[in-house]
Amino acid sequence: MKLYYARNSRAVRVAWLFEELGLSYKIQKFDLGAQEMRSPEYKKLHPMGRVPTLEDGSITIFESGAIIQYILEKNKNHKLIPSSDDEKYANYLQWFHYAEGMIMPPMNIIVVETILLPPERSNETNVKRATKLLGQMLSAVDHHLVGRDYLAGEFSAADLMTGHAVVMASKLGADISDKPTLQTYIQRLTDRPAFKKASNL
Ligand SMILES: N[C@@H](CCC(=O)N[C@@H](CS)C(=O)NCC(=O)O)C(=O)O
Repeated sequence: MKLYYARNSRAVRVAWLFEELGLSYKIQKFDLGAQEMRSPEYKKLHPMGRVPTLEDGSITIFESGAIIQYILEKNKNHKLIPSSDDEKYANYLQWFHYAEGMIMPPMNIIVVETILLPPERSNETNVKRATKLLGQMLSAVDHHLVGRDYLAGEFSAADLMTGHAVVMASKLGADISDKPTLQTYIQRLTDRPAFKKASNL
């Protein structure tokens, strides 16, 4: 399988999965936002020129969550999804989808308004609203983690998704000073050798 990857992007989630499972994979590395990502060849694989994209023989798939589900389905001998008759399964599903559903939307606004747009086009009201929302989204994760090491109890693919989103939020400067459980969780995730490897390809 070949992963189209950039550091500091959601492609790290997929590389992290490969590393956790000890699977071999090829990568094509981009610098995030580089012109190469907008090339006609790459846009045949990902119409918006984003990462991650995965190629598996004749199959091409984008969307980080879908890619992770795809790889897990193809490699069934793993412990990264609780069984559907385990009571942790519902929790697992919720936190797997929470990353793209709840954390990344306000983060996207903050990135666009504070990094991508020139200051004269940035809208302070949007930034304030998104920052407040992001704080609420992170508080829910913080509360859920009280008494748990990982989102579904044991380390699971939900941590690859929402855990990674939380790490990205803190790198972006989200204020987590009042969220000690979240701070410990971030440390626990970023200490994992597979995370370190996947972040620095
Ligand atoms: N929902 C998509 C989002 C993909 C996405 O927006 N990727 C960002 C990096 S995290 C990207 O490639 N941005 C580059 C650009 O927009 O030029 C996923 O989870 O795969």
